[in-house]
Amino acid sequence: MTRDYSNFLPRGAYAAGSHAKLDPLQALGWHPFFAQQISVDDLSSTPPVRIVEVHRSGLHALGDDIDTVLPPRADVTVGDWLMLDPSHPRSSRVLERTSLIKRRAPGTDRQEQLIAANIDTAFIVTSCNQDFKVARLERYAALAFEARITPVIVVTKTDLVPDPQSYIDAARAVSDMIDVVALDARGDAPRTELTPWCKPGKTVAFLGSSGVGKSTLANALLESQSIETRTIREDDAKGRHTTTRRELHAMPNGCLILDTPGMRELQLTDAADGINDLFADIQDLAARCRFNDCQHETEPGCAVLEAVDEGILDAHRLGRWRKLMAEDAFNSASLAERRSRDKAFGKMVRGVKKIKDVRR
Ligand SMILES: Nc1nc2c(ncn2[C@@H]2O[C@H](COP(=O)(O)OP(=O)(O)OP(=O)(O)O)[C@@H](O)[C@H]2O)c(=O)[nH]1
Ligand SMILES: [Mg+2]
Ligand SMILES: [Zn+2]
Repeated sequence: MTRDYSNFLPRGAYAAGSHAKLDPLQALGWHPFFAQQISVDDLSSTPPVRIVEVHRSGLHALGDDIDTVLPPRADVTVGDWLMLDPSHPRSSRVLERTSLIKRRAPGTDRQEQLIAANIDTAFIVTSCNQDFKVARLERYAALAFEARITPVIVVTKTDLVPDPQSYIDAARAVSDMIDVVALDARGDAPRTELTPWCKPGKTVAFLGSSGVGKSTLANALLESQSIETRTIREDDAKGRHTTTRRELHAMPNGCLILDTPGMRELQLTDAADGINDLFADIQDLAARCRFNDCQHETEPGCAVLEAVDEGILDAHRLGRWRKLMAEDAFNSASLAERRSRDKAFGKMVRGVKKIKDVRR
């Protein structure tokens, strides 16, 4: 399961050339934000490691001359920095993150699932085919805004349609704060078009459905074909879930790339700020409604409904905003309920243990 350290960090990450030399930690994305959280003593007794891969059976961690697998933990995800405690690896301290992407885990138990930490740019990938859905792009964009990550929409497979412009226009309409890049992921285009975000020491992530070309883009940036890719189904353009784990890869210039498995479902949770940022235009209108608690449904003096009537605001966009807000409120509430239930249960267990200890 362990991997050769030298393979992860390509020769380019050390070689003198067009870019500065990176030491082994910098080549893993270490920077002052993390260094500030630790003392010199910490550094020698508990060396920093970054989680570069999440398996079902463990967390693959790399550091300066360290290559190890830690037991899985729900509170740690790919991209995290840990201070590796050699005597108690399971309780290694997790450093504060610059960013965290999470969602409501699929299935019926409403747990949250950590997707990735310490990401600088999220490439939200979709294709010029049936995968393209504005509502889905908005979901990912809200997720990125919530996590304070720069989102960039990447529209792939422009070579497969006679006129990709309609897709590009629809992607641009998602938000004027988000750059849109449209390309054929298989050639040199990703290397030229995505480089502004792929700087040494930065970590970028590819997110999106299965089959949209996330691994193809990652291979293009890595200048290799090391990540497996597979053709999509012809009838409905759906991918075959080729990538099965979240894994960081190092670009020759020292930028780190996170390839992720296609997500079947992306349910937002605790993302109200991200949704509000994405739909800032609706927030601005809502501030002008006559009633403070206006629900923008039938109320008189509703600036949101007026904007729809006047053709300034798209009614579908308003509908999607409502849906995301409702979903987020529901998931966040059930998560809060779960957290307090877990807390109460923990308290009860500790109480019982205390009674037992006293009796002993
Ligand atoms: N024509 C064309 N094919 C592309 C493009 N991007 C990706 N493909 C093809 O689409 C298929 C799926 O690409 P992948 O890179 O495996 O997709 P993925 O997003 O990593 O999919 P999962 O790992 O399943 O999540 C492969 O056959 C790619 O060669 C593109 O821009 N143009
Ligand atoms: Mg893939
Ligand atoms: Zn209103």
